[in-house]
Amino acid sequence: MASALIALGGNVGDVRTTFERAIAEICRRAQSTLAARSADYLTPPWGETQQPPFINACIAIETQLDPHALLAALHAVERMFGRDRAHESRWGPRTLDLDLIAYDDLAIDTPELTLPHPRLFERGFVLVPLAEIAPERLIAGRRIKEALAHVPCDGIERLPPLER
Ligand code: A4P
Ligand code: MG
Repeated sequence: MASALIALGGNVGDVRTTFERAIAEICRRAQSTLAARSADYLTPPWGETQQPPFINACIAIETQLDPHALLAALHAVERMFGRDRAHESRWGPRTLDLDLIAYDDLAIDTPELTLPHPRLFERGFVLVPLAEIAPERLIAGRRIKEALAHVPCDGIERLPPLER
């Protein structure tokens, strides 16, 4: 079994419900168990700022899949929840974005898959939820809670649990 960290994001539709369903689907497809799930966070748009705010969260899973098969499973789950890469712009609005942040301590650098995720340390919307579930974990030699201290987190708001 390997330990993988996955970041979830979205700003189109009922994103928090999408997250709940997507997490269950990830666990099913990736033959994995959910080890940890952060709260959902409301975050100002990063990169392309003229778009609605995002919801972001992170999960940790224990998975049987190798990293490429796991990424393929994440892409399948994105499609299932309405993601259409053919009709969207880079950093633009989307129903569900699933980024593989880290897979054990593996380093990979190919166009299809780069590990750890190359923009991880620039992004408060990834590091805030990640620091909630894995503050002490080292990624590329950096402790998550220390990386968080070096990134702007203005406007990031932790959301209360969804009423059921
Ligand atoms: N790829 C390579 N490595 C990875 C990896 N470790 N995890 C490849 C996931 N994918 C990886 O991905 C483009 C290609 O990268 C994939 O085909 C995959 O094979 P993508 O998700 O379509 O790329 P993207 O989303 O356009 O760009 P990028 O840089 O991944 O950005 P984001 O974060 O996914 O951009 N603001 C806030 N507040 N919150 C957000 O969640 N998200 C975005 C979207 C912009 N602004 C945001 C947020
Ligand atoms: Mg992405």
